Amino acid sequence: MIKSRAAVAFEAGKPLEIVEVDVAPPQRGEVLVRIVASGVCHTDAFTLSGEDPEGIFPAILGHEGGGIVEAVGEGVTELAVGDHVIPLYTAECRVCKFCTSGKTNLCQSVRATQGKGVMPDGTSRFSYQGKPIYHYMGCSTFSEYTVLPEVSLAKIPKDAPLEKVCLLGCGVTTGIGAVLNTAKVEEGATVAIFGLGGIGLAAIIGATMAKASRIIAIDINPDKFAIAKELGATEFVNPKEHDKPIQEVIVEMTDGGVDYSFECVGNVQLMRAALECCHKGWGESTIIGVAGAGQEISTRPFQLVTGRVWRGSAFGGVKGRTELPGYVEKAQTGEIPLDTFITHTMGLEDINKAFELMHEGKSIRSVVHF
Ligand code: NAD
Ligand code: DAO
Ligand code: ZN
Repeated sequence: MIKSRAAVAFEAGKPLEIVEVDVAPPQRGEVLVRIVASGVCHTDAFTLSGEDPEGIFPAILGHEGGGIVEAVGEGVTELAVGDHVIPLYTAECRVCKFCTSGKTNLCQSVRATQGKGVMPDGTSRFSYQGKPIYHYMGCSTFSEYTVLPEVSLAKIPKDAPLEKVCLLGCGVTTGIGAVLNTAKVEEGATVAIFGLGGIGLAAIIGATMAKASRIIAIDINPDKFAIAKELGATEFVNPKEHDKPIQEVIVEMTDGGVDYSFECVGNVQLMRAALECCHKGWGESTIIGVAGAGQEISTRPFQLVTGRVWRGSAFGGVKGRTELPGYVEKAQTGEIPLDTFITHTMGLEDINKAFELMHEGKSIRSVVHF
């Protein structure tokens, strides 16, 4: 057992508490990681709020981290002490039916136990005062030390700054990947992006990389437009400034609708608008946002009959162990400008401030340093 400072979510709807937890050694196929930094994502807030149907408490949240391998369990073959890694909430085992399908990044090798907040052997490596604390999304990066299966870690070059490339563990990769891997936006296409948080802004970078001809950025918080512009958005729409449904506004702006749209908020009405602002015959809408428990999407089926396509994307369709090193390289060359996303940094003791800033719409990403 080692001691680790961690921000623990003891109960839904309550601030995280900084305590010293016990971390058990990595078991077969597992790796102990010292977390150097972790981003705070909207999904952490969603789970903390109690809205997440998979949310289990007490737990150590956090899934956007960067760290260094501290110890490896038996049977670990591709990682060694000192390697730099990014935890993956979407594992990549390379042997399951999903990994070998060539059709999805949704590896299922550790999915069942990960969803229950435990390691593949059905137990937790974290405890506090002798009682188990659950893992979160298989990552639990709000702890100085965490344990993950080897298949849930992407090895990255040692010269990449962990306090920045941690953002590639979720938000930035998700937005870029949704555009490049899921929608496969092509040069010259028109794109509408709903929601300009970390995910939507990253989708703008993806659309810029794809050489989209028009990138329409939509948000009810106009403070987000300046960064969107910096990243390549060409037009800006605030739904609050229009009387008619936002899909009608976009359709009028684009002679019938956009080629691709992305919902980056988690609002089911906006998901409908994002689909319906797509061009008849070929427009495709990708849902990235995660809606609250029990919510449902709807549209008239005729929207699909007349050629629009509705799809969804998890972690941008990215296979983490294989593809993340390429994303890290693009961050190193500046093609993925991570600094633009980091609006706040803080020590673990101030992590609740990161949640406040997010709720107030004042941050893109806060990065917690350990
Ligand atoms: P965020 O809270 O930082 O950003 C959301 C943005 O949406 C804000 O700028 C807000 O002003 C804007 N917004 C809110 N309501 C709006 C409306 N009605 N119209 C237009 N804009 C509106 O969140 P984030 O970290 O960027 O995450 C966005 C969503 O993506 C969340 O639901 C999160 O859970 C989800 N997510 C999905 C994946 C995935 O793999 N699919 C990965 C990470 C996050
Ligand atoms: O394989 O069944 C599965 C689920 C994989 C997890 C996908 C999660 C994507 C959305 C959650 C937001 C992540 C921050
Ligand atoms: Zn797999």
